[in-house]
Amino acid sequence: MAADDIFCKIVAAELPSTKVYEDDDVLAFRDLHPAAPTHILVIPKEHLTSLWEAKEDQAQLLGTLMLRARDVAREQGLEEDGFRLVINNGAGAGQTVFHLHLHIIGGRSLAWPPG
Ligand code: IU
Repeated sequence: MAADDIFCKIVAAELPSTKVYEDDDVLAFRDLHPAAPTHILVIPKEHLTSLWEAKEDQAQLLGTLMLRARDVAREQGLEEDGFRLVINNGAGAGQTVFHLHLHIIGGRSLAWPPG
Protein backbone atom coordinates (compact mmCIF):
# COMPACT_ATOMS: atom_id res chain seq x y z
CA MET A 1 0.00 0.00 0.00
CA ALA A 2 1.21 3.50 -0.85
CA ALA A 3 0.35 5.73 2.09
CA ASP A 4 -0.55 8.82 0.06
CA ASP A 5 -2.56 6.97 -2.61
CA ILE A 6 -6.30 7.60 -2.49
CA PHE A 7 -7.14 4.34 -4.27
CA CYS A 8 -5.01 2.33 -1.82
CA LYS A 9 -7.06 3.99 0.92
CA ILE A 10 -10.27 2.95 -0.86
CA VAL A 11 -8.93 -0.63 -1.08
CA ALA A 12 -8.17 -0.52 2.65
CA ALA A 13 -11.67 0.90 3.34
CA GLU A 14 -10.07 3.97 4.91
CA LEU A 15 -12.08 6.00 2.40
CA PRO A 16 -15.60 5.17 1.25
CA SER A 17 -16.52 4.06 -2.26
CA THR A 18 -19.54 2.65 -4.04
CA LYS A 19 -18.27 -0.83 -4.81
CA VAL A 20 -19.71 -2.79 -7.70
CA TYR A 21 -17.25 -5.73 -7.68
CA GLU A 22 -14.52 -7.06 -5.43
CA ASP A 23 -12.33 -10.14 -5.24
CA ASP A 24 -8.88 -10.88 -3.80
CA ASP A 25 -7.04 -8.98 -6.53
CA VAL A 26 -9.48 -6.49 -8.06
CA LEU A 27 -11.85 -3.77 -6.88
CA ALA A 28 -14.39 -1.92 -9.03
CA PHE A 29 -16.23 1.15 -7.76
CA ARG A 30 -18.23 4.05 -9.17
CA ASP A 31 -16.28 7.12 -10.26
CA LEU A 32 -16.98 10.05 -7.93
CA HIS A 33 -17.33 12.41 -10.91
CA PRO A 34 -19.00 10.31 -13.60
CA ALA A 35 -18.34 11.26 -17.21
CA ALA A 36 -21.20 9.07 -18.43
CA PRO A 37 -24.30 7.35 -17.01
CA THR A 38 -22.09 4.36 -16.26
CA HIS A 39 -18.56 5.27 -15.13
CA ILE A 40 -16.78 2.66 -13.05
CA LEU A 41 -13.11 2.33 -12.13
CA VAL A 42 -11.48 -1.09 -12.04
CA ILE A 43 -8.24 -1.24 -10.07
CA PRO A 44 -5.71 -3.79 -8.87
CA LYS A 45 -5.74 -4.00 -5.09
CA GLU A 46 -1.96 -4.04 -5.06
CA HIS A 47 -0.37 -0.67 -5.63
CA LEU A 48 0.75 -0.11 -9.20
CA THR A 49 1.36 3.50 -10.13
CA SER A 50 0.62 3.22 -13.83
CA LEU A 51 1.05 0.94 -16.81
CA TRP A 52 4.61 2.25 -17.15
CA GLU A 53 5.58 0.44 -13.94
CA ALA A 54 3.90 -2.89 -14.78
CA LYS A 55 6.29 -5.84 -14.83
CA GLU A 56 6.16 -8.92 -17.02
CA ASP A 57 5.17 -11.04 -14.03
CA GLN A 58 2.08 -8.84 -13.63
CA ALA A 59 0.76 -9.84 -17.06
CA GLN A 60 -1.84 -12.13 -15.52
CA LEU A 61 -3.08 -9.36 -13.22
CA LEU A 62 -3.38 -6.97 -16.17
CA GLY A 63 -5.37 -9.54 -18.12
CA THR A 64 -7.58 -10.21 -15.12
CA LEU A 65 -8.35 -6.48 -14.83
CA MET A 66 -9.61 -6.45 -18.41
CA LEU A 67 -11.72 -9.56 -17.98
CA ARG A 68 -13.28 -8.31 -14.74
CA ALA A 69 -13.97 -4.96 -16.46
CA ARG A 70 -15.73 -6.88 -19.22
CA ASP A 71 -17.76 -8.81 -16.62
CA VAL A 72 -18.72 -5.63 -14.74
CA ALA A 73 -19.74 -3.93 -17.99
CA ARG A 74 -21.95 -6.89 -18.85
CA GLU A 75 -23.48 -6.89 -15.37
CA GLN A 76 -24.20 -3.17 -15.73
CA GLY A 77 -26.18 -3.86 -18.91
CA LEU A 78 -23.70 -2.42 -21.39
CA GLU A 79 -23.47 -5.47 -23.63
CA GLU A 80 -25.91 -4.28 -26.27
CA ASP A 81 -24.58 -0.76 -26.78
CA GLY A 82 -20.96 -1.43 -25.85
CA PHE A 83 -18.62 0.48 -23.62
CA ARG A 84 -15.23 2.12 -23.66
CA LEU A 85 -12.29 0.98 -21.54
CA VAL A 86 -9.79 3.77 -20.90
CA ILE A 87 -6.41 3.91 -19.19
CA ASN A 88 -4.99 7.40 -18.85
CA ASN A 89 -1.32 6.58 -18.57
CA GLY A 90 0.79 9.46 -17.30
CA ALA A 91 -0.10 13.05 -16.43
CA GLY A 92 0.17 14.18 -20.04
CA ALA A 93 -2.53 11.69 -20.98
CA GLY A 94 -4.83 12.89 -18.21
CA GLN A 95 -3.88 10.57 -15.36
CA THR A 96 -4.63 12.32 -12.08
CA VAL A 97 -4.66 9.38 -9.66
CA PHE A 98 -1.41 7.44 -9.69
CA HIS A 99 -2.77 3.99 -8.99
CA LEU A 100 -3.49 2.10 -12.19
CA HIS A 101 -7.20 2.14 -13.08
CA LEU A 102 -9.36 1.16 -16.00
CA HIS A 103 -12.30 3.45 -16.67
CA ILE A 104 -15.45 1.66 -17.82
CA ILE A 105 -17.47 4.32 -19.62
CA GLY A 106 -20.87 3.63 -21.12
CA GLY A 107 -24.55 4.41 -21.23
CA ARG A 108 -24.27 7.19 -23.80
CA SER A 109 -22.92 7.56 -27.31
CA LEU A 110 -19.15 8.07 -27.34
CA ALA A 111 -17.28 10.11 -29.90
CA TRP A 112 -14.05 8.99 -31.53
CA PRO A 113 -11.27 10.03 -31.36
CA PRO A 114 -11.39 11.04 -27.69
CA GLY A 115 -10.16 14.51 -26.81
P1 IU B 1 -7.60 9.61 -14.19
O1 IU B 1 -7.55 8.63 -15.37
O2 IU B 1 -6.43 9.45 -13.25
O3 IU B 1 -7.81 11.04 -14.60
O4 IU B 1 -8.90 9.20 -13.41
C1 IU B 1 -9.08 9.40 -12.06
C2 IU B 1 -10.55 9.23 -11.79
O5 IU B 1 -10.71 9.01 -10.41
C3 IU B 1 -11.37 10.45 -12.17
O6 IU B 1 -12.37 10.08 -13.09
C4 IU B 1 -11.96 10.90 -10.85
O7 IU B 1 -13.26 11.38 -10.96
C5 IU B 1 -11.90 9.62 -10.03
N1 IU B 1 -11.83 9.78 -8.60
C6 IU B 1 -12.73 9.09 -7.80
O8 IU B 1 -13.59 8.37 -8.26
N2 IU B 1 -12.62 9.23 -6.44
C7 IU B 1 -11.66 10.02 -5.86
O9 IU B 1 -11.60 10.11 -4.65
C8 IU B 1 -10.76 10.69 -6.75
C9 IU B 1 -10.85 10.56 -8.09
I1 IU B 1 -9.28 11.94 -5.95
